[in-house]
Amino acid sequence: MNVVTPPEKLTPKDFATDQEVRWCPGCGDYAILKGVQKTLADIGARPENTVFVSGIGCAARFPYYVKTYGFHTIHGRAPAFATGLKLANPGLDIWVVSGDGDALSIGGNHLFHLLRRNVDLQFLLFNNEIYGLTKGQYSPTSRQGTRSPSTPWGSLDNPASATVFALGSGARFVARGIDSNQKHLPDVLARAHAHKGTSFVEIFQNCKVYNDGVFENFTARDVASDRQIYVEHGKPLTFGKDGEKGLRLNTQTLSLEAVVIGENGVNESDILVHDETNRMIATLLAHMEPPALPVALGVLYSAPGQSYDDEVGDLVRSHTPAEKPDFNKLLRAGRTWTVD
Ligand SMILES: Cc1ncc(C[n+]2csc(CCOP(=O)(O)OP(=O)(O)O)c2C)c(N)n1
Ligand code: SF4
Repeated sequence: MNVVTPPEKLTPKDFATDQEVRWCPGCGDYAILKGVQKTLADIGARPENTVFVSGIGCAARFPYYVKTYGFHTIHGRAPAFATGLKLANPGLDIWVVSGDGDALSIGGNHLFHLLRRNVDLQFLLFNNEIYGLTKGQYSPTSRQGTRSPSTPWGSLDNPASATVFALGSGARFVARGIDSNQKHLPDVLARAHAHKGTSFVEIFQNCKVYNDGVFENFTARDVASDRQIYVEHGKPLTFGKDGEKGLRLNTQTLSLEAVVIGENGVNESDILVHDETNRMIATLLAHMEPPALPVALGVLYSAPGQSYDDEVGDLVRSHTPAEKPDFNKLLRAGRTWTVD
């Protein structure tokens, strides 16, 4: 009789490597690494079946520090590597790690196609609103007026919202977390992992050296409860120290407004209930910015659909080897010219 030994339960420490971590002291990347290692243990990930893929940047050093397989690839191209990996070996559990420059500047086009295709993997975008590795140039998410080596007089560009971009690109799972919120981040990451298709997670990450405190306007202890809202499917969208504030949908302007329950005739039934399957609600939530509205955190959108890797598999299986297209024939099809 064959005795099947269940795999041993791994702890977050089992996902740590012996590599010297090269991030600056105090960098938010450490907290995210801790949150990811905890998540891997929580979800029962198997190192031999898990791959971390990254592009270039400080965030992109991530694969060295997780004891799984890993690829440190080229700038902005992690989505292409990860897509190829998933198609070649659909059984792999793939996590992509990228910075805001890597994902939205040089890699914006690749991220767009990854999201619209819905390849089954987790995409973590560490947003520190700056290029960390190359010493602090402004990035697509930097706020207007950001002073950096490449914008000494302040940047003019309108910043892009990573989360709005993901929704607009057709992502079917969109969530947000904060590096320092260790209670919340592993839950969001576990939800991302459980989702079939591309799970996009934006993580606000403090760059201690080149953009320190940029998220303080909503993460500082004295303002956090009024400027953050943790959304939960099926629950009213309330926030504030005692949950006394809420979001109401203004049906005339199709916009969200922050209200206080019990004031100006507002009662609990006026508060919008979160429906994570509703892309419109997710888009309204993703657009919110302090001080007028709180920053939305948690799972903003989750509406599973068929993943690209499954579709590719089905397509290949539905054709016989004899039907295999002939690439040589394609190259020689139609009009051809001979160049002397
Ligand atoms: C083709 C190419 N162009 C430019 C660079 C230089 N470069 C390296 S990392 C980087 C941006 C990093 O910023 P981000 O993706 O936000 O990550 P962070 O370092 O902040 O984690 C740039 C422009 C490069 N390595 N390769
Ligand atoms: S430069 Fe910024 S993002 Fe890069 S390791 Fe240092 S603190 Fe972290």
